[in-house]
Amino acid sequence: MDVADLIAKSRHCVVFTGAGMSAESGVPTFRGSGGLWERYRPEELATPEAFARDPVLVWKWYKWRQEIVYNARPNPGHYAIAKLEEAEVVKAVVTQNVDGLHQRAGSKRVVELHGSLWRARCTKCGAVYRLEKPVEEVPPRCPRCSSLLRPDVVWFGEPLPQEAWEEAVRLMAASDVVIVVGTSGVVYPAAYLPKLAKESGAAVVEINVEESAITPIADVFIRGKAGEVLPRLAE
Ligand code: BV8
Ligand code: ZN
Repeated sequence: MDVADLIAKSRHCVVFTGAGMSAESGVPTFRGSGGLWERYRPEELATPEAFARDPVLVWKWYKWRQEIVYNARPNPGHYAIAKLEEAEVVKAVVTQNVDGLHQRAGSKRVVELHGSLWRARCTKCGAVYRLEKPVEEVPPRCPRCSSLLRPDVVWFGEPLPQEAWEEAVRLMAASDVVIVVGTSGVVYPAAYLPKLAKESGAAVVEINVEESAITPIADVFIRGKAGEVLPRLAE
């Protein structure tokens, strides 16, 4: 049975995405060439310690990423996933990405495992603010208590949001097909989710331009770009 059939005939199809999903939107990935981390090591920036040590440097990096995403647009891969959700084939997208491009492409049920570039949280009073565009001042301060705001993303060493994690686990355990797109599969516990789906009997379809740590458990590996392969599967 070809993959498009497998997806069309699925009872509960879930899509799991990583930074490669947004590569064709011009958003650099983490570990690929020109990756976000190339200039910096993850330990330097995406950690609570880095933020405590140098909140301005960390916010400059996030502001730079917000500007890239603000000027980027969802690619045909994002739209294909939204179309499959519209057709009630895809039930939800579980994403490691913080760029919000799935939502901008029209996806309704998006589980953000690692938070969002478009929210900031007060380090003192916990207030969460929606950001419509890149932050102006760096570091931004809380309008309520004027303490330091932080990006509302999950840094290394921090736990994932409980609610998002539990919903992701439920979705994976209930799935009969999981489409894994654009992830190197090295960041845990997110990378565990395709394995959980597999153990629950799901067929794992992986779309990536190169093999990843998920490939060994993939039932089908489609070598290609998200923006080119997904639209074909959504026809
Ligand atoms: C936690 C938000 C504990 C911030 C991110 C040693 C071994 C195992 C684990 C660990 C370890 N040491 C530490 C850990 C735990 C650590 C971890 O997994 N580290 C890894 C690096 C080894 N995990 C954590 O710290 C997590 N928290 O464990 O907490 C705990 C528990 C309870 C109580 C207290 C503490 C938190 C992890 C979350 C970190 N935050 N992002 C931000 O974005 O700034 S992770 C970051 O990496 C992004 O979210 C990104 O999405 C994610 C994963 O990367 P990918 O999405 O896979 O992207 P990548 O660049 O790697 O790959 C891109 C892929 O796309 C490639 O395969 C490429 O081939 C492909 N591609 C490229 N172009 C295309 C394409 N595919 C298709 N089409 C294309 N066009
Ligand atoms: Zn505050």
